Amino acid sequence: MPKVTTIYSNSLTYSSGTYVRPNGTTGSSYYYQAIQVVTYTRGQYNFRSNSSIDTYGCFYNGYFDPTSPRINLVVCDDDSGGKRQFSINATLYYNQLYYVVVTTYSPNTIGDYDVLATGPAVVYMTSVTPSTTSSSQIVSSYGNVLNSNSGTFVRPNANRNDDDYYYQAIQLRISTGAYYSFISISSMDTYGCLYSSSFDPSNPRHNLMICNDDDAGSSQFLINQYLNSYTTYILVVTTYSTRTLGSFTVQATGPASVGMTSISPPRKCSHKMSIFQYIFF
Ligand SMILES: [Ca+2]
Ligand SMILES: [Ca+2]
Repeated sequence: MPKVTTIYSNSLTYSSGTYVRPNGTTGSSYYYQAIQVVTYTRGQYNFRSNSSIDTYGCFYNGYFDPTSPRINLVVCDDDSGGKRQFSINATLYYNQLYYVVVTTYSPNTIGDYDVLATGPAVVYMTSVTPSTTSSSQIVSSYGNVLNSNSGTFVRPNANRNDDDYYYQAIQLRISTGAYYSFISISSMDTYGCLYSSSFDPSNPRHNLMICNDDDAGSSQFLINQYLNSYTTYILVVTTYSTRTLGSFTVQATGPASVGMTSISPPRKCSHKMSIFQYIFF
């Protein structure tokens, strides 16, 4: 298939937005531009910069928030394109929203740049002010606790073969196929794993899609994933260390609300009782 290259040109100036880029120096200020990316042909695309300045690029699924630049982040790159230019490969889906954020390796740097998008079709690129990018995002919250009645298992990537990790398995209801991000909020050092179809605590590698430990900061997990409406997904909330008890909240962010229901541990008796009550009272 012939490759199509779309070129987007702009400049980082003293009036561009600033933020602390991922892997940047805390307290420093980096100019950036957030470029909204849409294509109508699914496939593998490459985004690389062409500039006299040392660029730094980051790619996002869904919205980009400069005050939380780790949310929805897929990957950043500094110099893979040669000559201090970033080069990022990404799979784009039909009519989904992505962002390429152009910033610089060093703080307080301005200059002209091009972004070259190469893939099976034209890529539509538009510079946006980030305050408008999060307005259509919906945050769904779910709270629960890990207590001594919670199920235990050997979590994926456990340091030891120890089945003393408490967990809650949460079934997700997705009405709109899109990228969603899931973060935990807890005083515990949480650990999150996402499964498709089903979750079996005695076989925790089966149907496993992805796990994350700390990417949301403060020892909280962050999972960004494309989810469709016809697959059953289960988010398992557990902890980095064994025998850890406490409360947690899961926040799901995406273009539609996410239904979250605990499915663990299965308590068939109480479930039957609730059906009984529903019918007869
Ligand atoms: Ca660079
Ligand atoms: Ca963690």
